[in-house]
Amino acid sequence: MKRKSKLIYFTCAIALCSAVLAWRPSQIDTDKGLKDYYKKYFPIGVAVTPRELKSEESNLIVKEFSSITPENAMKMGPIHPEENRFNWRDADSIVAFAQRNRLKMRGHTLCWHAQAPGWMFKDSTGNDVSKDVLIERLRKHINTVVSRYKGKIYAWDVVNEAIADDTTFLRKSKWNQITGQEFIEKAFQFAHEADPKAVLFYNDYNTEQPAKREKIYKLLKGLLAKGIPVHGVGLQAHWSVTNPSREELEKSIELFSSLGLQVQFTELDISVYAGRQGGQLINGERQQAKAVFTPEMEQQQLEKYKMVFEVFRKYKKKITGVTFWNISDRYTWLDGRGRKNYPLLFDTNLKPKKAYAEVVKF
Ligand code: 9MR
Repeated sequence: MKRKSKLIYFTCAIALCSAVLAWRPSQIDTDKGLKDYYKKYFPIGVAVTPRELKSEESNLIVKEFSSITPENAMKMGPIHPEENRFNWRDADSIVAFAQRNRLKMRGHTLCWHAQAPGWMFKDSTGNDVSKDVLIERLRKHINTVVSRYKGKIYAWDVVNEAIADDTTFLRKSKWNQITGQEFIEKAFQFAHEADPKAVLFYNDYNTEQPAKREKIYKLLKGLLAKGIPVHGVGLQAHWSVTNPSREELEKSIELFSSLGLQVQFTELDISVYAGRQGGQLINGERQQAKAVFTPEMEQQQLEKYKMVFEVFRKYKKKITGVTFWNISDRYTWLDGRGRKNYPLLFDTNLKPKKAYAEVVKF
């Protein structure tokens, strides 16, 4: 290489390196939110609590997101604590917030083994109810909740996490024990009857793990073959810095969309601890051991966020929504797993992290 061209080469290389190193969240276009960057792709949502909608988080929600999901307020236990009593306060306040701020709203969730009220499965003597009684209770529950929010909730997670993590097919839940697979089919039918326009999802976690992915695929294929009104699959996306790989993620999107179903990522977060985190609390403990967000964690996490959003954009024709599970590292359900976690795009001061810059840089 001649001296002059060498000089040009090195000058360009240095300029490129400094441009990369100089990229900092402070350079993000502060007028734009995630929802604006992704306007031509899919809505960007977030799971919320009623308290957050009344605090400083509310401005961040409106600026950054175009969709919300209630983190707990619409689950069967909280919303239907006794057979003849519904607790609408929290759910109503979230729906009103969505309406006021013109946000799309996903409903979560109509039928789940966790946070299901004990009364649902028992008769007045404390024995398990029959299949017919349980199905009728499920019908009443779904009909009442879906009808109340008809036209205000565009999509529902109808059945949540019905597939087992072990080698069996369906999870051993009270629903399964009393009705077999029927509760799944009926739940979708009841939701569709109550709101024929709502987009109905089956929602689950560890959907990039080959064995579980196959089982979910089999379940959905069977439901569609029977004419059950299921319109989409919710891939929860409780991921970590080491999981999933690009390959497994792409396989899942391709496999599920091959059924003609919409694909949504419904509960995205990226744990800073290695491994497959799954979507459930291990034992419901609520200790918050201190742990710091190290530069290594920051780097690994931003690389994972960069990769998954590259994949989301690549498959924008198949993906109709991406929702984060919680707003910022100030509060995340993962803190309940024994140590502080930092899985989201906003830090504990509600400021965008470096990973945010990677997500909006394209
Ligand atoms: O984030 C929710 C947490 O506040 C609740 O304590 C927990 C109860 O099991 O549920 C969490 O949300 C779950 C969601 O509803 C379904 N997928 C897994 C989520 C994380 O556990």
